[in-house]
Order: sequence, then C-alpha cells, then structure tokens
Amino acid sequence: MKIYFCGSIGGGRQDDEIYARLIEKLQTYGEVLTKHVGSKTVVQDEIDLTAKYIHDRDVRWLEESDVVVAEVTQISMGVGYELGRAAAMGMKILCLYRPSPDKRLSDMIAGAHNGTKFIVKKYTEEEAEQIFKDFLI
Ligand code: 6IA
Repeated sequence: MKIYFCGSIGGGRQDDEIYARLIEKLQTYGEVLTKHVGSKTVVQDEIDLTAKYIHDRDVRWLEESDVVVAEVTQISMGVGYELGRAAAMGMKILCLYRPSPDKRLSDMIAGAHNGTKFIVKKYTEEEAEQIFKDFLI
C-alpha cells in the first residue's frame, strides 16, 4: 500500500516530531511516499528545488497513492490543497486533529467528514495506533 502523509511545512514545523512518529507507525502498513514531511531537515534538504518541481512531484505521488493520512492540527495551505485534490479524486482520506484552544480546525476540513471516504478524527498520539489499524486494515 502506498500512503501519502500530509503535514505542515511552510505553515510551521512545530509538530515535526509528531509527524515523524506517525510516519513511523504508518510504515508498518505500507510505503509512505512523503517521509520527508517528518524530517527535521526537510527545509534545508529541499531548499534548491523549485516550487514547480515540488508541486508536480507531490501531485504525482498523490495520484500514485492508495490512501492519504494528514495531520491537520497546524494550519497549512499546502495540506489543505493536497486534501482538496485528494477529495476530488475520490481518494480514501484520514485527517487527524489534536484539539487545542489556539488551533481551530477549518470548517472546510471538519465539514468534509462523511464517515466513509473522508474521515476527520480528533485524537491523542496514544490513540493513533488503533486509529491507523481501523482505517488501513
Ligand atoms: O503549505 P505547506 O508548506 O505547509 O504545505 C505542506 C504540504 O505540502 C506537505 O504535506 C507536503 O506534502 C507539501 N509540501 C510543501 N512544501 C514542500 C516541500 N518543500 N517539500 C515537499 N513537500 C512539500 C518545501 C521546502 C521549502 C520550505 C524550502
């Protein structure tokens, strides 16, 4: 199974360690095409790539993927864009959100939940393992 993981990059990297731990768990179910989203050095590593290269490569990976898993707590324009494209393609999507008073989840994500192909779930990290099992198996 190919998994496309989305997490904030330009939107802010404060959750990078959470992304890395989620990606590690996801790798037990399949290949995560976007492992770099959890990397401490992604910004330095990709600094020489053009925006067009990153966009076209990421959209190609999205099209190749079987499922999308997004950590949506930190607001990110790119994650919203990826989710919109994935929803338009009818992909199976899981969005994970850690409720916090200063991070309001966009209604465009919360309202996209339909209980079948587009799942939006409030979670704590301890619950992630079971949520992945339910979503991916
Ligand atoms: O708007 P954001 O940058 O927060 O969007 C993050 C989302 O878009 C992630 O889920 C990635 O899949 C994708 N994305 C955005 N920027 C990059 C990137 N390089 N490399 C890979 N995927 C990206 C940015 C490096 C740059 C800051 C030097």
